[in-house]
Amino acid sequence: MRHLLVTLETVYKKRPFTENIPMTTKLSALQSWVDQVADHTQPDAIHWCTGTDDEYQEFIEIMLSDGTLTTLNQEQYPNCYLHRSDPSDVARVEHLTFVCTDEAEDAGPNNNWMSPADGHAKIDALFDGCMKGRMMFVIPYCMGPIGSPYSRCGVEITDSPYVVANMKLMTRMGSDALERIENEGTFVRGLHSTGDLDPERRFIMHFPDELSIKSIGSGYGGNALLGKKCHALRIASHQARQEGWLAEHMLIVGLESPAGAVHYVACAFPSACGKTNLAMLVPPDSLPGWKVWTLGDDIAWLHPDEGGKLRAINPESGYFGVVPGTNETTNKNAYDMIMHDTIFTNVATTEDNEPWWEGKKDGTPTTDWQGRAFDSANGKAAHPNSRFTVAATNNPCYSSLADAPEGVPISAIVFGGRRKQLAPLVYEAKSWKHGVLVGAGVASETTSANVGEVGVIRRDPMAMKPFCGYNFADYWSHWLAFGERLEHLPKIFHVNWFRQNDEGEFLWPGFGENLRVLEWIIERCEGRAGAHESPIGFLPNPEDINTTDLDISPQVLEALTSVDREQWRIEMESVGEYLESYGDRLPDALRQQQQTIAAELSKSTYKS
Ligand code: SAT
Ligand code: MN
Repeated sequence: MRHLLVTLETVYKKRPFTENIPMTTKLSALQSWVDQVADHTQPDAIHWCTGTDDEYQEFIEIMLSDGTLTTLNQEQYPNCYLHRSDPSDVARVEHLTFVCTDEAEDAGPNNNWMSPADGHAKIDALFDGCMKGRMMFVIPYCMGPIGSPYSRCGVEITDSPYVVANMKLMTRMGSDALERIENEGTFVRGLHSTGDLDPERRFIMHFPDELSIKSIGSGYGGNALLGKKCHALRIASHQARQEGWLAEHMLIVGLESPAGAVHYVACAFPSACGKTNLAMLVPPDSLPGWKVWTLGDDIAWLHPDEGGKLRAINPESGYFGVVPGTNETTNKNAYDMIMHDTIFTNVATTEDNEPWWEGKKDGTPTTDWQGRAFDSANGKAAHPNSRFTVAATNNPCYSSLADAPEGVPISAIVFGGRRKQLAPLVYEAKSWKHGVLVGAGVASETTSANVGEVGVIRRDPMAMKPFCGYNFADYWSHWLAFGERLEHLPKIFHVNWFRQNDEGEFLWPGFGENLRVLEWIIERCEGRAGAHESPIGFLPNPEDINTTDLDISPQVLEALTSVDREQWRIEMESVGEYLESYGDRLPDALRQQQQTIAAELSKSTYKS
């Protein structure tokens, strides 16, 4: 361990490099790739990460000494640190993210495409000598429990200590992962450098056929923590299609009823739609006896098991969550979880050097996310996409099954979006095929997790628009075929917590009260709850939702559980047009689902 500190200090203080770390692996494919990358990028030294807590602490020390991190109030926030990113590097960059396949059609209209040769040429030129004066870190990691047959491994090479520390919190990384990689022989290769952080020289490229990723010019989570969106979604979705499983942008949560029955559900919402809040939901006092267990807050890998049931693992082991809005009312579990052992990125601070963000109920910001004296004329104190990184073990409701190699059985799949209008609080698809259409039709108002305009509606099928590593039309075919292979199909639902009235007020209280909707969902899975049929699916009757001790008027509940036929007719037409933009590859079964529903909505007999 001394070695690392000595080496890092040497490099960081730009003294001549004196000592090296032993760096060998018995896997020659890995060793030769590391050698070749070192040749190309010219680091001053190489460190192979072992993943120990001591090593993590060393990285923290280094970042404190070079200013990458600052210490937060250690009395109130022990082991919490603040990172301020470059102000131009605060979100994912979809316009700079590419999928490089031989044929453009295989990447599909849902991805930016480059040929592998062009992609490599363009990005390799930027990697040329980019680690001179820096140190290179080799991070072997395992997405999923080390002993699970469903897990897949990768190695990320990076020049960013911030990435290493975040990968330690987010993944199972280090010696155990390396051992598995050496035994298996295959791994996803991820090469990352922060480069010069110039947005003009920033790219995130995926080469699914080579199982490799190259990312340069950004240190932001989704662009730089390559195990997350790049590997566990874009590359894994491609692997999953070949191997017969699903890699999805879904949280996994266990819901334990007062009677002690636990159902696991997997939910897909676009970024920053409250996935972390739902995954860590705190049951309200008005619903006594319920318990909620978090398996994951962002990504689910779903496999059919031998008995024909769907099982899920969370490939991650930590959370990279949106900070603003987190407080004791919205998400007490998260609020407590980030009071220790957390890396904050781009939050504001108070006079007492506590982290501060919009929606935090106590404290006053004195310094904004860019380190300037806070002045509301400059905008928000914390960046709207400011983040916390914590290990999942910090979560007070972390499920003991999150490490189970066999994963958990999934009772329901839930899609959702942020829609002011149109989408009811909840509805149930009539079949798996219909559920695939419901997923394909997901749309949401955009948020600050991606660079670009905020608040416009865009289609985000299965919440995978930025993350599906191949043509969506082929992805929907894969979903349809996957359903054929499952003997026990989970039910598929759609929820919308974000309906508003004409005054812009939310109709549904959200947060912990969302458990009432989940209660209906699991009772539907058990065949117990009532519903009425509509062209878009089964909706609860107002009395089917448990509203005990909930302050909600019958009119509002009625509005939340009904279908505006005219609006839906227009929506289904727009879904049809969207699907047709995928051309010949669009599966017929999906087109038929859309046509059947569109035809039903046009009939005059249906009354909402
Ligand atoms: O892309 S990140 O994983 O950094 C954040 C998100 O959009 O979910
Ligand atoms: Mn996400």
